[in-house]
Amino acid sequence: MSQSIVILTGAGISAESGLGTFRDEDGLWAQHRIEDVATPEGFAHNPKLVHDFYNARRVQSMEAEPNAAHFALAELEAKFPGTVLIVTQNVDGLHEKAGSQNVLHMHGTLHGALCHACDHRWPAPATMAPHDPCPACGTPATRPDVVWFGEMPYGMERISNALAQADVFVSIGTSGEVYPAANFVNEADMFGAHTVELNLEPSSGVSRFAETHFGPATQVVPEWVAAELTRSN
Ligand code: BJW
Repeated sequence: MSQSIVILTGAGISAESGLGTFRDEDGLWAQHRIEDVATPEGFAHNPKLVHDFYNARRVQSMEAEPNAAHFALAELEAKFPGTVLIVTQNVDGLHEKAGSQNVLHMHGTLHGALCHACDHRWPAPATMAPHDPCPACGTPATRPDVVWFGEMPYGMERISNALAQADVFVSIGTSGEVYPAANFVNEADMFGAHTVELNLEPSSGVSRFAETHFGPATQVVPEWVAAELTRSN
């Protein structure tokens, strides 16, 4: 019986809630240059463009509702006799909206603001602008509290410890193109976890998973959760 499950989620789990993925044909990176909107250099060059990009996504995510896959993971956390940790690359907040509690936002959150002068964090207003002053130090240096390319993702020590303890590692709706998340399957495997991929299509790391199920998240995630809860009880 498994005691500890670590679940990595990516944009694919929120696709059926109406939120765009990044690298699919009609994804966000087909409409915006990564260098312009998801790097510290892009933000320094044109903060208004970057704020506009995240303001639009913040509104979309506030309007979005969790889908059957988010709810299935919340049910797993509530009913599984061991621990369930969701490590999400998503910034949309839909896991919490579905009722999950043990969620680590390794790429930050659309619902947070960060002062890059003093590192103060506070809840983001619906719309942010380049000259908004930080409520703590007053500097007009506020940015979305998300992790861009070249920045260190959040919670890496906690994630490494969880992967080392995991009996099962599940990757859901992520392309496996972005590190360090793309390497979690190797870390978990090295420490002896059973590794599972649930995705619409095989990710670039598919050969590293012991078990795979392909289909829309709203189908394959509830099926896998039901099977896992049957196994554990
Ligand atoms: C469905 C579905 C449905 C669709 N149902 N599934 C060279 C080699 C290796 C690494 C590097 C390198 N050069 C640079 C790097 C490092 C760099 C990196 O990885 N670059 C790569 C591009 C090569 N990484 C970084 O810079 C990271 N930091 C870092 O490495 O720090 C140093 C460090 C050192 C040592 C240890 C630890 C760290 C930071 C990365 C930050 C990424 N930020 C973004 C933006 C966040 C804010 C925002 O949301 O705007 O994060 S980029 C974007 O990609 C976002 C996502 O979280 C991330 C991953 O995307 P995801 O979720 O996988 O989405 P997609 O679109 O790629 O895939 C969707 C999937 O869903 C697909 O598989 C579909 O099939 C599936 N799907 N519909 C189920 N209905």
